Amino acid sequence: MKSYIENVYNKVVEKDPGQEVFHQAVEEVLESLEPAIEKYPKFKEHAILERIVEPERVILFRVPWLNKDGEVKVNRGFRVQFNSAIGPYKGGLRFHNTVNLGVLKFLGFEQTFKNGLTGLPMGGGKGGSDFDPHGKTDAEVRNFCHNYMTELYKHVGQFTDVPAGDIGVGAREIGYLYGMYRKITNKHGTCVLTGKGPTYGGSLIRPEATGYGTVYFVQEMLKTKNENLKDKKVCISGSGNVAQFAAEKSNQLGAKVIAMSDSSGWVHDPDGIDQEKLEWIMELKNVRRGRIKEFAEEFKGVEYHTDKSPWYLPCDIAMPCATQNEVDAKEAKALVDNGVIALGEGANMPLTPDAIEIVQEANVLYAPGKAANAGGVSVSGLEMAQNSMRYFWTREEVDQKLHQIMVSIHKTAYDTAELFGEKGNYVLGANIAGFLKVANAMVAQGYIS
Ligand code: NDP
Ligand code: 2IT
Repeated sequence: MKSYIENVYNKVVEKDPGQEVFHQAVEEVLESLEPAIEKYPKFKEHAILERIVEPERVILFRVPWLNKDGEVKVNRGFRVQFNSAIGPYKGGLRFHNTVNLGVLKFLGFEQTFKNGLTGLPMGGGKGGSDFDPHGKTDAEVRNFCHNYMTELYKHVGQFTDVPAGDIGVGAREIGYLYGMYRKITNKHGTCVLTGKGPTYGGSLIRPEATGYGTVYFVQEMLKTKNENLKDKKVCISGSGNVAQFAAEKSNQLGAKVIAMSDSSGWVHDPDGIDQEKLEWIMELKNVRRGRIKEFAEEFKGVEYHTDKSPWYLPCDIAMPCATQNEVDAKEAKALVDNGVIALGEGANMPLTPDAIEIVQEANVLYAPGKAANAGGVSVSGLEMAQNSMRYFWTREEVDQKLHQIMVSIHKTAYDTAELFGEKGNYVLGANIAGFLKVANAMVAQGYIS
């Protein structure tokens, strides 16, 4: 069995040797699927592994746009439509200068299993561009988003593919993308994007959903050890959408957030980043689009560091909410040595494979991103449901449904791990549970794709 799985993995690497992060994501999933492939021979007979590692479709296009000096610039646009066995492709758009096909294949692959775990009918997809919104004017971002959509609109739609935000794509970008879609298709109200503003079809709680959901998942893991978040010291990386609301929910549950970061450095606030300070950070990041360094300049007793990382700070709970491979083996070792109890991945694949091994061996409660950060796409699914009904739910209703979904994902991952003899291994539990949902649908539908 091992050699069959290794063969599938080796072919992935041979076909696209430059796509290292995609290989990493595939390896992590395939490794943990071994007991499921052994238990259910039908998956091998139907070549499910060989098919599930290959996107159904990849769309690549050029996006010209005008900069503030009137010069024409060109970036690449992508949409990776990974798997639609259980529903329309669904997943975010990332605008960052590190975006390439390998990165988006890794994210689309992860999204396929994540969406399977949510219990909602959503396939997996991911897209974006190597356009970097940092330092761009509003007009430049608007112009880019509009031109990006003049191609993307041909490939998306409520029954086909429904993008949302990710790094570099927030409420502002979704607004511009949606505006252009509406104009060129002359259609309003169809759910072609999620994360829309609340005045034009967006769901309440969607901005909060990924961060809140990550904390709800951590809360469920802590419960298995009769623990909770009260008075726990929390380190968070990033200060964007996911980080902000992971911090907010941590505060609401009585924890103390002592660190946040951006790509230039990190801040340490021994008194805790309470709601008032967090709102200052939200304004800094979402409106003024400034740097986290300014937080340390504004508030007494806060230190700003550009060396090392927040993971060297003693804490009880760690939530990496920035980007892939941001926690390496040394940092994981520091977290373990300093007594971390739980680690919930708000970001997608933030731990390197060595780092995962270290936290798992130390019996840290460790939640992989495809389970812990599934709250974002879950509320996207709820946004689609509300749009279809031409209706909306209150904040309380959506938050309650989000909470239920996170409790259910935790239970599914926990129970599946136990069923396969690996109690407490959320990586194995989440990978197998997400896989079974999608793989069974692929078998049922025949080898059409
Ligand atoms: P944002 O763009 O809102 O924030 C990203 C944050 O991470 C910023 O603080 C950014 O710093 C930092 N960051 C980004 N890239 C790097 C890097 N290479 N090195 C160090 N810091 C970096 O994105 P989100 O909060 O939406 O996304 C964060 C993570 O969560 C991503 O992994 C994303 O895939 C994942 N995710 C997001 C979901 C969502 O609903 N938005 C859902 C599920 C997962 P700076 O400002 O300096 O760039
Ligand atoms: O990684 C993710 O799950 C997201 N960026 C959110 C996807 C979505 O469709 O809401």
